[in-house]
Amino acid sequence: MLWLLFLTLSGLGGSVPLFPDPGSGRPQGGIAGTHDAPTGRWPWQVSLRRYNKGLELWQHVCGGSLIHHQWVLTAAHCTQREDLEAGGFRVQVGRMRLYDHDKPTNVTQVIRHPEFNQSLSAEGGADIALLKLEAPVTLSEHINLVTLPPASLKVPERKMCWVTGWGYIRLGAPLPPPYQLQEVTVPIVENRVCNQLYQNSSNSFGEIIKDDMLCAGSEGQDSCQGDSGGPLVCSWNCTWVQVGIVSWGDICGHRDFPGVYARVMSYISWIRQYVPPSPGS
Ligand code: 4AZ
Repeated sequence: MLWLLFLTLSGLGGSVPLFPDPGSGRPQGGIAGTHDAPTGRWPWQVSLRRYNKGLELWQHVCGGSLIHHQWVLTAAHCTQREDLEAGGFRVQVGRMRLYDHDKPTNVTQVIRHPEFNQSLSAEGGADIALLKLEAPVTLSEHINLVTLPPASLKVPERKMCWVTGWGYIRLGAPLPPPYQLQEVTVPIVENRVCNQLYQNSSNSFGEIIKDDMLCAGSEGQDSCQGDSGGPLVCSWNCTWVQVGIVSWGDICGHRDFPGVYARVMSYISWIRQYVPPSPGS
């Protein structure tokens, strides 16, 4: 955990930090291949915030997605610090630019998956959490829900899907002001292939890519630090369906290390214990 890594950027009338790293402490780098997202294309994207006392700012730490008027889906490792319960978080919905007319909503409940292992973090799997918002959000052109997949959904290898976030855009390069939401298209990589790639570069013979994970990415097309918790969506019959949650990976944008996501299909029944289906989804 690189909790001490605070990067300071200039802009917004002074020196504004983007985010501390909630990630795994693996080396990061490579080109994430992103570009500015058009307004209103990803209206379920949210920014998860923590209060930074020194900076007197609700600082971006992770992404997330609106799956219900009052519930956000994110990664468990984004909520990992034990001293941080619901009161320690806020969620900004409906914005393309971080810190632009900020009005983050309070979080009243944080539900981490019980199988998430704090010591193994994202790499242990079950990297999924739910955040309950203090009040339901009003849907609009800029705020909408993403569709959850059926548990049985199979995502075909090489299907091109999309990932969005305010994370790093290049080796050692946090997103610069005005912190516009980024999007990148990534091909789905089969678990067996992805596991082989990761095993080739490690001393581990055990399974690295677990069944509840999903891989996506290619050279220069990837999510990165600061995107964690955000959605990986694929389109079926003109509907965007969230199949993954940004979770972990080695060197961002590297050919041999696709990004690793929590597989949403594995957790549909767990999500439904807390979040009722929304009308029309
Ligand atoms: C992170 O540290 C992180 N390339 C997010 C995504 C990926 C790697 C690391 C995938 O938050």
